[in-house]
Order: sequence, then structure tokens, then C-alpha cells
Amino acid sequence: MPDYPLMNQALYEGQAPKIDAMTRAALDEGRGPHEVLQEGLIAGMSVVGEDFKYNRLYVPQVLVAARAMKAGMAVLKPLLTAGGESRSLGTVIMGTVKGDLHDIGKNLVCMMAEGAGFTIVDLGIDQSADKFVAAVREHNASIVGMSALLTTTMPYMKVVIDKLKDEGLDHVKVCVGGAPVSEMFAEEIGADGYGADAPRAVELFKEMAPAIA
Ligand code: B1M
Repeated sequence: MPDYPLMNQALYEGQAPKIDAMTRAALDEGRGPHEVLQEGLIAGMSVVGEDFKYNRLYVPQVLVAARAMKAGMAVLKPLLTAGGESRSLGTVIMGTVKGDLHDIGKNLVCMMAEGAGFTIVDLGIDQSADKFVAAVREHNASIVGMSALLTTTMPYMKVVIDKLKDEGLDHVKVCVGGAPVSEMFAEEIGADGYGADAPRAVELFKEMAPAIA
């Protein structure tokens, strides 16, 4: 059994090479990528979040923890993105909204959706409504996925939804998520779905994807 508490501690301390090695070791032991992600990486990042909230950690320390998290995710990525359908289930435009630089959760949604068979266009962080609209048009996408981690940036999701409507793209389905986002908020802003986590986001994409003939 991998020593997940030790792995959580290494992530907390931002030890990227150690996280890389421990992630590989857990997989070599036969543990599944979802277990390693949840128990080894996400659980460690939750403690970082708590200590950040109570000023026991500051931005530079959180940044190094995020770098360690990304080192582990890079090891898991080929496993999380493998096994998709040979034919794309549809194109999803993904991005973190304007003013928001958090991308770890968004990246997880991208990986798992790719693994489920979707074509993902990842716009990255700090994305404006105009960028979402332009990407929908360019890629003829049927789904937009937005992530926000700050209470100050989540209202921007409505700006994007309104812009899509103003531009005549009402047929595009919108899924939202991120730590401060809730089902109720998603309903309020007119989103088509709310994903509490990456697997739920993928389920929603499947429900939203036009039926494949
Ligand atoms: Co920031 N930060 N941060 N931060 N940070 C939070 C979000 C915070 C809650 C910390 C805290 O106080 N406890 C707090 C927000 C408070 C609030 O809004 N009320 C906060 C703050 C305040 C800030 C700054 C303002 C700090 C400052 O500068 N003083 C600043 C803002 C910068 C900006 O964006 N403009 C800032 C900066 C940063 C770092 C750059 C240092 C770093 C980000 C690095 C990066 O992403 N590359 C960082 C981090 C790491 C965090 C915490 C600790 C961890 C976030 C994370 O990656 N979690 C976070 C604490 C927390 O969330 N409790 C915090 C792991 C990830 C897997 O979870 O992203 O929630 P998450 O994704 C989940 C689900 O939410 C869901 O799926 C994922 C799991 O399966 N999901 C979706 C996400 N997107 C989805 C989309 C979907 C569906 C599901 O559909 C499309």
C-alpha cells in the first residue's frame, strides 16, 4: 500500500521530484490512477487549501505545492487520457475565466474528458468571453466548460453565458465548476450543468453531447 499520508506531506512541502517518484511507485504497485490522484495528490492539496485559508501558508508555498501537484498529474496524464473512443464524442472548449489563474482542477477535467473520448480545446487561464465565443466558432464546438476558483471571478461565468446567447450560440451547452461554484449558482446564471468534480463534469459532457449517429 502506498504511504499516502507521506505523499500528502511531500506535496504540502512542494517536493516535486518526490511526488513524481511516489506517483510512479504507487502505479508500479498496481494502484489505479484515480486512487493515486485522489488519495495522494488531491488529499494533500486540500490540506494546503485549509492552511492557506488560515494564513499558515502563503502564496509562494502554495505555488510550490501546486508545482508538485502538477508533477504528479503529469505522471498520471497518459493514464487519465487513455482509452477514449476512437471517434470523438464532441468538442469541448475549456477554460478558467477572466481574472482567475487557477488551473489544476480545470486541467483534471480536461484530462478525464479526453480520456472519455472528447476533443478538448483548452484555452488555459484568465479567459475572456470573447475568447470563449471565438473558440466555439473556430472549432464548431457544442459544449463549453468553465472553471472558477475565486468568489470574485465566478460571476464572470454569467458574462460568458450571456455573450454566447448574444452571439446567437444558444445551442451551445455550458458546464461550470470549481471550488466556490454550486448547483444553485449554476442554475442562477443559466448554466446547463454543474460538475462538483472532474468525473461528474465528464458525465455531464456525455449527457450534453449530441447523439452520435
Ligand atoms: Co488560490 N485560492 N489564490 N492559488 N488556491 C483558493 C481558491 C482559496 C479557496 C484558498 C483559501 O483561501 N482557502 C482562495 C479563494 C477564496 C475565495 O475566493 N473566497 C484563494 C485565493 C484567495 C488566492 C489568491 C487571491 C491569493 C493571493 O494572491 N492573495 C490568488 C488569486 C490569483 C488569481 O487567480 N487571480 C491565488 C493564487 C493561487 C496560486 C497561484 C498560488 C495557486 C494556483 C496554482 C494553479 O492553479 N496553477 C493557488 C492554489 C493552488 C489554491 C488552492 C490551495 C488549491 C486549488 C486547487 O488546485 N485544488 C485553493 C484552495 C481550495 O480550493 N480549497 C485556493 C485542487 C483541484 C484539483 O481542485 O480546482 O477545486 P479544484 O477542482 C476540482 C473541482 O472544483 C472540479 O473538479 C476538480 C476535481 O475533480 N472542477 C470542475 C474544477 N473546475 C471544474 C470545471 C467543471 C467541472 C468541475 O466544468 C467545466
